[in-house]
Formats: sequence, structure tokens, C-alpha cells
Amino acid sequence: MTRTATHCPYCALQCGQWVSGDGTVDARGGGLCQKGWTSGALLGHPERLTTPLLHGEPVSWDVALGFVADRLRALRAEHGPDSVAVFGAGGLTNEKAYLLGKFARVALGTSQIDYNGRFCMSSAAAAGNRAFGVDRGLPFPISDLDGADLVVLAGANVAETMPPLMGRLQNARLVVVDPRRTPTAERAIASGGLHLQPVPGTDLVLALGLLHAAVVDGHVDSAYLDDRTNGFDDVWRVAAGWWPERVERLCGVPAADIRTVAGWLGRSRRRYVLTARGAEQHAHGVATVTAWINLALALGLPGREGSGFGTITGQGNGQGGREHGQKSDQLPGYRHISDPAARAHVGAVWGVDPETLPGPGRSATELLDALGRPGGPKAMLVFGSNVLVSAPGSGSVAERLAALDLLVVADVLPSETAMAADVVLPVAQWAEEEGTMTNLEGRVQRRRRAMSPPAGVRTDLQVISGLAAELGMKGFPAEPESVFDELRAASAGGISDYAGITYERLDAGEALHWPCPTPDHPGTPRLFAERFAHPDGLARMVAVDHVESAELPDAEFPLRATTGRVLVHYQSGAQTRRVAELAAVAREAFVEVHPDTAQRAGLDDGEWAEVVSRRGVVRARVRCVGTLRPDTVFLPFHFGGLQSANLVTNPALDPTSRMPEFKVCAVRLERATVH
Ligand SMILES: Nc1nc2c(c(=O)[nH]1)N[C@H]1C(S)=C(S)[C@@H](COP(=O)(O)OP(=O)(O)OC[C@H]3O[C@@H](n4cnc5c(=O)[nH]c(N)nc54)[C@H](O)[C@@H]3O)O[C@H]1N2
Ligand SMILES: Nc1nc2c(c(=O)[nH]1)N[C@H]1C(S)=C(S)[C@@H](COP(=O)(O)OP(=O)(O)OC[C@H]3O[C@@H](n4cnc5c(=O)[nH]c(N)nc54)[C@H](O)[C@@H]3O)O[C@H]1N2
Ligand SMILES: [Mo]
Repeated sequence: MTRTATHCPYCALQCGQWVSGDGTVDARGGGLCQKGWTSGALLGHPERLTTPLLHGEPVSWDVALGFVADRLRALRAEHGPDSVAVFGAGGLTNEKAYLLGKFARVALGTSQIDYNGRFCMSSAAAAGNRAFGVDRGLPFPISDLDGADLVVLAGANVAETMPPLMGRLQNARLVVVDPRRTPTAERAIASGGLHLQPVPGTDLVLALGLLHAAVVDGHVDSAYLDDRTNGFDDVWRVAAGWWPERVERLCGVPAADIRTVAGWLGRSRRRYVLTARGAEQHAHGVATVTAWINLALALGLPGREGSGFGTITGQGNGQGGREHGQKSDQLPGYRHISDPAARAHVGAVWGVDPETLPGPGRSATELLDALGRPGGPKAMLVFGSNVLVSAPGSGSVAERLAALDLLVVADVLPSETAMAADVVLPVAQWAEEEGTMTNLEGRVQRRRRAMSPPAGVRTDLQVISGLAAELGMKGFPAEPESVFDELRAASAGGISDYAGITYERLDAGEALHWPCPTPDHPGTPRLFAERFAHPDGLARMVAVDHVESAELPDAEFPLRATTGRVLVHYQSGAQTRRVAELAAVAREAFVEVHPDTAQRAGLDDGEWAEVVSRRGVVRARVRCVGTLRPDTVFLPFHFGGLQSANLVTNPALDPTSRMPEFKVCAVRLERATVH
């Protein structure tokens, strides 16, 4: 049987896959995790959406798209263009993200577009832009990590969230910063490294303590600080007050461990500091990432081959998805929507007066919160996100969605959000379509079609193109390569410049990392070798100080709940809960609790508990974990309905990135009365 080379549907590693015409999946050039191996079960899945639904009833595409277009026209006529909102996703191909942004701004004329990357990468992106002038998750090829001697993973559970990446860290001593003893933390201990176990929400002060110890013990690279950075003096003025014992009192990490890790960081040769969502998904996530970047800069790591700072991008196209215009404040090529030159460039490519380009609009959480309220959007089109499960404070998200006049969801499967929609549009999935995805190192890769989608199903590009046509708009092709060629032009000269990347070059096997401005340019695997991307070429160190989490424990809610992932499930679980082999491993929500904490709440291992916060209640089965901090509980967010972790999370936002505080809120535990 012929097999086609493509990439896994899930995370930003975008591991190579062979997919055969019958849906058989094989690894291509390296490993796959259990989710990747079993992804073929999604092809031809019995629950697959194969016909448009209007108020739950099957209808033809003409009827569905005609209905949506009529409603959108009427709402726009009555309430103006901002009455229609668009919600995209970091799992969409570059072509889809680009066309969706253009569709919102040109066909709908709305400023109200944002996407789920706001829940994921926005704090790391904002900190990276501010420090380096560019946000590329890993500014070096991922293969560089093969040679690492020491890797600090701040809030990253790579062994479960990107298992194949662990293979690259085999020779390194690992330091894992996580309130939980995760499989990644176990590996750190086995590697001769350390597991630092802070109170959730206190990474910033831990990073200040590490910087303090590094300075006092003489590990700072003064020549690098002079030549390549500015702002160290201000940073030190704050860090000087955070000696390890004082840091220990706040975050709980022993002062001796802080000094040990600072010493390793100072003395190792090939060193990396990497952050992920554990450090970033906080109401002070940008400041926290900044503190980790300051530490890396003080040691002279960024821009030096064999060392560096990076953030581990999450979704399949989390990197490309934040570059091409589905974010409320951005235009293609990572251009800023408020920049007149950016507007002029993109306006010219789109053939519209730059004055007419709307935006910036609301960020994802604020957008969801405004739905159906006076002055807020009355309709929303969702592509590739299950917000009813994955957005913070899901109880109120359900209310906001119900308050809409029109909710349209394009999905592969009947996700919770799709089932709440007025109109459901069934779309093709990864192995049924062509496109490009940009992985966590900024490398653009081809997604290829191995089989046709089921009868009745269209691609997202066909849906967007079809809706534009219904609205009487030209310039919305459905053919992926045509869209990509337009994206190349729109990104030309921007920060993430794809102008020189073509399907032809990618199909010939070239490994192309952006920026790649011309067809003969080799791409840029390593950024910052000579200079950082600010006009003066220097990296900016920005002074940041300790900030408390938005909600602290008290007598009524004495515990800190944090949330995250397990190996076998992906995100809201819309896909993986439907794969029998994965569901068999984790079928229902659980809450990790220290045995002493469980006992105090009168709960036994395996019993159903209610996790209660000021915003709601989650039902989850108690899993006693002796290595967990007794002041902390952990909930995976992969389950829906009454088991959705986001019923309790706090929608408090970072002031800069507008990212919600998924990683800490105050809760108490109770015995479940029903389940
Ligand atoms: N299996 C699986 N893999 C995935 C995904 C998935 O859903 N499932 N999703 C993909 C996506 S989109 C993303 S964004 C990535 C996320 O990848 P990760 O960031 O690795 O995943 P999380 O589980 O969200 O968070 C990592 C760890 O942060 C810890 N943590 C909680 N609070 C804190 C804190 O205050 N400080 C620190 N230092 N750590 C804290 C949690 O205990 C958790 O173990 O994974 C990608 N890969
Ligand atoms: N409590 C808590 N909440 C979190 C997080 C956390 O750590 N804790 N993490 C946050 C993070 S980092 C992220 S990235 C978000 C992710 O959360 P979501 O945005 O909900 O992501 P998914 O669950 O991956 O939803 C993707 C949906 O798109 C569908 N889909 C798949 N492929 C396609 C396609 O090609 N086209 C279309 N139209 N649909 C497709 C899938 O079937 C699924 O229903 O969750 C956030 N929420
Ligand atoms: Mo994510």
C-alpha cells in the first residue's frame, strides 16, 4: 500500500509519520508517543462529523453556509462588524491561520479575532519579544539539545507532553522545576540532577534566587553582559535582595539546592534554560519568563552555539499560529497591527485601504467574556478549539456561549463546544489535507494528504473560502499552495519572513527555519549569533520582582490547585478521549492529593471528591501521591462536563500577554455527594 510522509496531528514536536491509505500510522525518522501511534484511530472514527448540522439537524452545505452568511449579514447590518467574532487555534495550519485572519479583517471587517494560543504561548512570546526582539520558541535547532550537559526545565513535563524529546536530553544533567514529582522530575533525579519543588506560582522568585547565587558565586559572564545586553544593573538591584534563604521562605525550594543549581549553571559547558506552561500560565507569566531569561542572559547563554534559552511551544502549529494574523493584535509575518508600515504592507497584499483594517481587538479570555453582553459580539465562528472545556472559568464560558445569537463551530469531531453550536461544519483532519505547520524550532514542515476525507466533509480552507464567497468576497482561495504563496508575500519583510519558503523546496526535503526571505536563502536555524533583533542589537534585561498569585489560599479555600496534562490525553480531550487505547488508560478526571491532605479532608484514595473554588466545583477521583506538596493539588484539564478542571480555574489575566492563570487558584476538597 502506498504511504505518505506527513506529521503527527498533535504537539509542536511535529514528529514525522507515515500514513497509509487505509489509515495505518507508522513512525518516520524517530519516535512517536502513544498518542501519535494511536492517532490513526481518528481516521474513519465512528463519531466523525460528516454532515453540516443546523440546530442539531443534518443539512446540506449550501443550506448551512447560506444560513450562516444570512445571519452574519443581518447582525452586521444591525450591530456593526464587531458584532461577529472569530476564534482560531494553534493546531490550524499556517494556511488556515492566515486565511482566517484575512477573512475576519477583510470579509467580516471585524477586530474581534483571537485564538487559543492566548491560553498557551502568549506570555513566553511577550517576554521573548521584549528581551530578544523576536519570539521564536527555540531560537536554535532542536538537535542542538543532543549535546547539552545541563538543561533546566522550568514548568515542563516533557516526559509526558513531548516524550520523543526526552531522547535528546539523555546525556544531560536535568534540573526540573515542578510542584509535582512528574516522570520528568524522576528523570532529573536519575540524571544526577535535581527536582526543585516550588509552591505553584513562585518561579519568579526562584529564578531571582538562582541569579542571586550565580552572581555571588562569580558565575556571571561580564564580557557578554557588556557586549550583548543592557539593563543588568536594574535587574541586579532587585535580585540582590533575594538571597537563597529568603527565596526558600517564599517558594519552599531549599537554599542549598538553589546554590547547587547555580553552581551547575555556572560550571557546565553546554547549558540550556527552557520554560513551558508551568512557569508561564500565571497572571505574572511575562514577568516570570523574563526572570528566567535574565538568568540565562547573565550566564551568557542566548545566541551562543551549544547553549541557550528557549520556550517549549505546545500546539502542533503553536509557532506558525502566532505569526500569521489570527491574534487580535497581529498581522501576517508577526507584524504588529498598530504599526502603520505593517498595515500598509498587508493592506497592499490584500488589495484594501490600510485605513480599513480593524483592530486590535479583545484577547481570547476577554473576547469570550464579552460574548452576548451589551457592546460585545453576538455571533462567533470557532475553528479548532474546544473552548467550553479549555477556557478558564468554563462555567461562565457556557453562559456566554448560550447568550450568543449564533455560534458556528468547524470541527472534526462532536466536541463539547461543537455540540453547543447552532451550526456545526464538519472538516477534514491532518492526514486528509495539505498544508504547512511550523514546529517548535521555527522549522516549516509539510502536512500531506494520505487519503481523501469522508464524503460530505470539507477542509477548513474550503469552509472559509465558501463563506467568503457567500458574503460576496473575492480573494479567498481554498487551495493550500495558493494560500501559502499569498502568505509568503504578506509575511515578506516581516519578523517571521516566509517569502523564500515554497512547497517545492519543502517537498525536495529542505529543512527551512524562518526567517527565509528569498528562494535561495538557506533559512535561519540559529538566531542571535551576531546580534539580537532590537535596533541596537542588544538583548534587554528587564527588572522584575516577586508578585503573588492572583488568588491565595485562605481559611475557606486552603489549598492551591494547579492543572496540566497527562501522557495519553491531548488538551480538551476531544480527540484522545475517543481513542479506545488511550481512554482505557485515563477514562475519568482525577485529582492528585498528598495522602495527609486527603486524610484531613476525610477522603480515601480512589474516592470521588469535589474540588471547590470561588468559581465552581469539579468532580474528580482522589489519587493519593506521596511526593506531591501537601499544600497543592493537581487536576488534568482533559475532561468535560462536571469533570472539567476549568470549572475552578481563575480567569485572572497577565497585564501584558492577557494569558489566564491556569496554573494556580485557591480550592478546598470535599467528599462528593453524587458523581
Ligand atoms: N500528553 C500531552 N502532550 C501535550 C499536550 C497535551 O495536552 N497532552 N499539549 C501540548 C500543548 S498545547 C502544550 S502547551 C504543552 C504543555 O507542556 P507542559 O508545559 O510540559 O505541560 P503542563 O502539564 O501544562 O505543565 C507542565 C508542568 O507544570 C507544572 N506546574 C504547575 N504549576 C507550576 C508552577 O507554578 N511552576 C512550575 N515550575 N511548574 C508548575 C505541572 O505540575 C506540570 O507538570 O504540551 C503539548 N503536549
Ligand atoms: N486548566 C487548564 N486549561 C488549559 C490549559 C492548562 O494547562 N490548564 N492549557 C491551555 C493550552 S496551553 C491550550 S493550547 C488550550 C488548548 O485547548 P483547545 O483550544 O480546546 O484545544 P483542543 O482540545 O486541541 O481542541 C481542538 C479542537 O479542534 C478540533 N480539530 C482538530 N483538528 C482540526 C482542524 O484541522 N480543523 C478544525 N476546525 N478543528 C480541528 C479537535 O477535534 C478539537 O475539538 O487549552 C488551554 N487550557
Ligand atoms: Mo498549549
